[in-house]
Amino acid sequence: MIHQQIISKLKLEPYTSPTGPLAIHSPIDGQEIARIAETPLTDIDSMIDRAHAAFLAWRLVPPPKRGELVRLFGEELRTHQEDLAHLITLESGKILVEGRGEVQEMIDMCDFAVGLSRQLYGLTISSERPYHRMMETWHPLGVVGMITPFNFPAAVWAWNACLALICGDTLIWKPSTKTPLTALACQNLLNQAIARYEAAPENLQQIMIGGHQAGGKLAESPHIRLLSATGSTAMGRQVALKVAARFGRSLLELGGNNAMIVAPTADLDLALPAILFSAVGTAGQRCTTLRRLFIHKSLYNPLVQSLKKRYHALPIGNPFDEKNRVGPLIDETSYHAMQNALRQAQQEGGTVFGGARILEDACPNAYYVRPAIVEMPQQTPVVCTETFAPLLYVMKYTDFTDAIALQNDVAQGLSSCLFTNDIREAEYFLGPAGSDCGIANVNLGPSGAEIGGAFGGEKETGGGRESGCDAWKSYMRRATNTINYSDTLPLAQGITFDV
Ligand code: UN1
Repeated sequence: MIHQQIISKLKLEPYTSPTGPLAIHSPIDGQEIARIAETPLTDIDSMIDRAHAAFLAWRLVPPPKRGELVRLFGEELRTHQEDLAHLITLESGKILVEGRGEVQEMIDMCDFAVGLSRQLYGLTISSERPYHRMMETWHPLGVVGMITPFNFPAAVWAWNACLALICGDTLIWKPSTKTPLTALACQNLLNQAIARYEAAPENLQQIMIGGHQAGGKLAESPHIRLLSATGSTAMGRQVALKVAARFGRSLLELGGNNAMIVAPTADLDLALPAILFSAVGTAGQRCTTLRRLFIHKSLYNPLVQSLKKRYHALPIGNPFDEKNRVGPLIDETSYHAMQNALRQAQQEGGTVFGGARILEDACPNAYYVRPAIVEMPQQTPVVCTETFAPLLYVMKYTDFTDAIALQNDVAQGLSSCLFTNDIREAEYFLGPAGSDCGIANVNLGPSGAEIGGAFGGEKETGGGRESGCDAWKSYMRRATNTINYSDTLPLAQGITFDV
């Protein structure tokens, strides 16, 4: 049994019990792979207290030394890349090359954070007063809570955790209840790094297994100085309101409704594979998945025909089988959401190609679908809604600026891209009147970002930025310091105050 081997290689047995209340099913065949315990809600306050106590010690460890722990963790990931990738595939259903890619993203994040641990730079600022010096210093923030989604069950955590750890924070991680084993495996690997490291306090990171009530506890606790939440806009809204009510900090990376514009000069040899990877990769379950395709009328018919041909031939099935490119949807709810969206799209004038459930006889408890292309006469309400499934809405455009306006005319603002060889169009798209998204690409798709760039988006995507070169600032607090080394006390703004 492949799942038993993976569970034992990653030392997950101690977390599992045949009577555990939370059953974990693999989306590959719907089989139960383990049962685990949930964190009692009554334990959460003491968990937060322990994290805070750990913070009081960890904040005093010099940042490059904290970086050493992340370096050791990166070594563990390198050693266990294949096992962890298998677990990610087993639990999330993404194809194995993508599981490996996800672990690679974590390794990249470790390397990046280790370098940053020597670069937590503050400014020196000119003072208007003689013999004064001003500067900024960055200090560890406190306990960071992380709520992460099923679709990137490990990498999203690594974006946050690697930075938070070098910044001197301690962590409480609430993974998706659909993929907690991956989180527990990451915790084991982190523990192995901690065992080889001399300066870590206990409880540097704790895992909390639970649903929205557990997440609510993190949102309400004043000790959680930053709550980083990645997932749906609905979840983010609940979390953000609670955190804002106590003037806490949240870092939100929420829904996307990502678009591609294919302009008349586009190189279709690039556009076609980019559409395929970004629309059907991860079975359409990335926050960066391509969901809206605007094609110039001069290319519309040939491009849609080629796409349909490719969609028809897509190898779909068990994600461990390396010939497949599309695995299952995460669960039945997700399947119904896709079917509902397809029905709504038809009611709104769309023509559907694909979208049906397949492999039902072989896998009655798993939800494999043929990715769908839906030709829409215009951008109707269903097109403006994110459905987390391989469902691509295709629309025709005539005028370039109209296409940009349509692209921007949705509530979400995560990722976007343009295929063109016209430099004016490319620059316009990247300029202030162009894409309003956090990610805007030219001649590549909207998904598959590198960790070096800030990742996140505007509007209902939540405004947060994870990974990227200055994201570390979200995990620290900033102090402005003014030092007077004169023998007088001049006041700023030229004020005299003689008493
Ligand atoms: C997500 O889907 O939540 O840019 C993250 C990408 C990946 C991360 C996706 N590097 O598609």
